[in-house]
Amino acid sequence: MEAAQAGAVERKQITPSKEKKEHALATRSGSKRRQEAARRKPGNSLMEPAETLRDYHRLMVRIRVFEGLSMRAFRSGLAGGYLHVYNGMEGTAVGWLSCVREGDPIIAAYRDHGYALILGMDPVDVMAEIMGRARGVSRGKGGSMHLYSAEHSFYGGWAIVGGHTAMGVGLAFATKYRGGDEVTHLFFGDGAANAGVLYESMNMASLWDLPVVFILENNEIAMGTRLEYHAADTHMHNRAEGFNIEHERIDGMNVLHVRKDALRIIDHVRKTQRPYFVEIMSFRFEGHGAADHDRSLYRSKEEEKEAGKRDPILLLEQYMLETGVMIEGDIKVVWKDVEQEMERAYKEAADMPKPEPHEVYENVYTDILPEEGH
Ligand SMILES: Cc1ncc(C[n+]2csc(CCOP(=O)(O)OP(=O)(O)O)c2C)c(N)n1
Ligand SMILES: [Mg+2]
Repeated sequence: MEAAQAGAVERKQITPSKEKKEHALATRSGSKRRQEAARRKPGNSLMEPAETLRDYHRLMVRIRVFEGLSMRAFRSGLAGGYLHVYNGMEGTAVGWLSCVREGDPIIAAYRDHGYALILGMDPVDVMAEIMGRARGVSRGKGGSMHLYSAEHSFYGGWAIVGGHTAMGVGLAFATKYRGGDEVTHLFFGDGAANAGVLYESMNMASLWDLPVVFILENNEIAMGTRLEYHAADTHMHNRAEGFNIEHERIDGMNVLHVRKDALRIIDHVRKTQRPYFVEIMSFRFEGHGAADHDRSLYRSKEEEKEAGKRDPILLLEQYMLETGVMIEGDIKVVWKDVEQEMERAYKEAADMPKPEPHEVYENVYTDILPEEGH
């Protein structure tokens, strides 16, 4: 696919040589020498400490495992409404959010479980929300698509495609109005990038010099419509040109690349107090939502297999093996640990009570009394 090729930003794939793999297996986990070697590796242009690489890995694994369980919740009838998983896109959120500063507002669309976990929201509370439990992050009234935590500067979780882009610009306006230096991180998809509201939002952001990064997560598909069928110019970041907003396309499958680009872009926005538009290329491994059972309607098995080679978790694992940051056994332990952690969260959430019926009228912006009807 032409768009996919365009999306594969010219960067070297990380494929460890046999020799390096053997070296990785021969070294012990946690040694100072090994960590230093990892820092000096040319691919690790950020010189990330080994501990940090392990943290990114665990975070991505936590999302992947959590998503498997959220699908289970939906399919076994424990989660109502609808549900969309983030598999394949973990490199984007982990790489980007590792660079945000505490207090920076973050807002996203409905494929939102990953951001919540990265920002430190308790997986039990997130799963409880997905299952409509009273202890859920939105008190069980939002569900999968409406996670929210002002405490973590996470302003949702929104289901109307494109609609929240205006709210993201509103968050950046609030920062400017109050005289702060926070940067708003506004995530949306390639489908949302066709909504008119985004263009009104970009115009205002540029006109008023608002510190917001428009983060287009281009997974090259909107439900079942492929990028080349819905975008006149598949390099969607070019659209920011008309609003006098700086823009670029980056690779979203390698968490370290995302982080490197994010650090540079966020720093630039904080300094210039001007908006920026970044298009991050990724791939959605699963269907659109939990009820999408036939991906063959819009893409082939071969295409999925190819994309699997760029799996952000796999790429980081290969890199860590190559540099000796982890050995195979360490990786297995992480997956096992995380699986146990998330299974516990799932069970805990499933055992929780649902909200009381009268709570349905709380936090609703209307003065209509339900008992009087309308
Ligand atoms: C205004 C509006 N129109 C249509 C829909 C139905 N809808 C839900 S998701 C979606 C596709 C969005 O795709 P994209 O922005 O690429 O996000 P992704 O699912 O890839 O994360 C559509 C059309 C909606 N929720 N809101
Ligand atoms: Mg999309």
